Amino acid sequence: MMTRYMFMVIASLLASVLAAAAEPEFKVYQVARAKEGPKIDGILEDPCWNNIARISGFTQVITGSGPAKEQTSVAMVSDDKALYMRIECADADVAAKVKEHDGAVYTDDCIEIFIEPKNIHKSAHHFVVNALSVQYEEDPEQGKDWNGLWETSAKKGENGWSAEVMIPFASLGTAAKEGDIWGFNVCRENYVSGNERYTELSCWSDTGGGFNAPERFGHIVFGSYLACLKDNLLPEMAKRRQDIESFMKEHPKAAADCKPRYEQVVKSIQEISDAVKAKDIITEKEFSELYPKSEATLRTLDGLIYELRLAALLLE
Ligand SMILES: [Ca+2]
Ligand SMILES: [Ca+2]
Repeated sequence: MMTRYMFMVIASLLASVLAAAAEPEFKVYQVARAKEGPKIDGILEDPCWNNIARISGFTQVITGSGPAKEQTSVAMVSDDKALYMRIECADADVAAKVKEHDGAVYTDDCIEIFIEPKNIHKSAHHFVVNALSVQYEEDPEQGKDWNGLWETSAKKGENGWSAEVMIPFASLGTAAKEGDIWGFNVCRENYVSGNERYTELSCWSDTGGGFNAPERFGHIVFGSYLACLKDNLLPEMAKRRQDIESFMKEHPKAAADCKPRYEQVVKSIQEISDAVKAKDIITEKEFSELYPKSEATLRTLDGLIYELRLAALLLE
């Protein structure tokens, strides 16, 4: 007979398996700085694209699972003004017909780009370009009535289609600086011919369903991973620590309950800080471990300050 203990063990194993399946793999891409951005002409040979890492390995969603049959490759660089993308879509049957700006370009062979500068996994600017270079763009407030300026040039080639894209920081309302981390995803709608024509939906960071899923986006980092942790996340944690500590000092009654958990968080901040300070370079693999930890720590700090304020209201 299954004991209560066995049941608990199985239940917790099951929960951890389900949790692992639900979380997408952490995806991050380092945007290199270009001396000079590319000319947006659809010819992918500007010097800025030399030796730049490419995102690939798109995963199918909704229409299937596992790697997309026709793959996509994306490289990015930035300068003071904009984020630039170089996109190549392997495609045996390029199908696009929508010619109207803000029309249903997402029903054509197209690329969908999601950018969330605040990186709070809530809502994103959304840019779509089809294989005819027709654009659709929307923002969280105005939907498709938002017409932020961006440039695209798409071209049909022998093995598919390609595009160059420039998204000016002015259109996003914020410029990226060294060490910034933004929520980001790039997805693709692709009509594939076979016995029967069907659509293949795929994306870089696995959304597990519809594309507009900010909580499952990947990330882009401007500059080095080290700068992102050292100059951005650690100071952010220090700032929140300061807020919490001064609040606890002023409200000792409210602090009593939160203190043990706060001390736990301080320990994990120290661990992150030690790991960062010991390095001259942070690799993608190290960042992929340290960033989710840092983000979780920031969330815990936010939760604690909220709890402290609430407790102060109730107790004092
Ligand atoms: Ca629009
Ligand atoms: Ca196609």
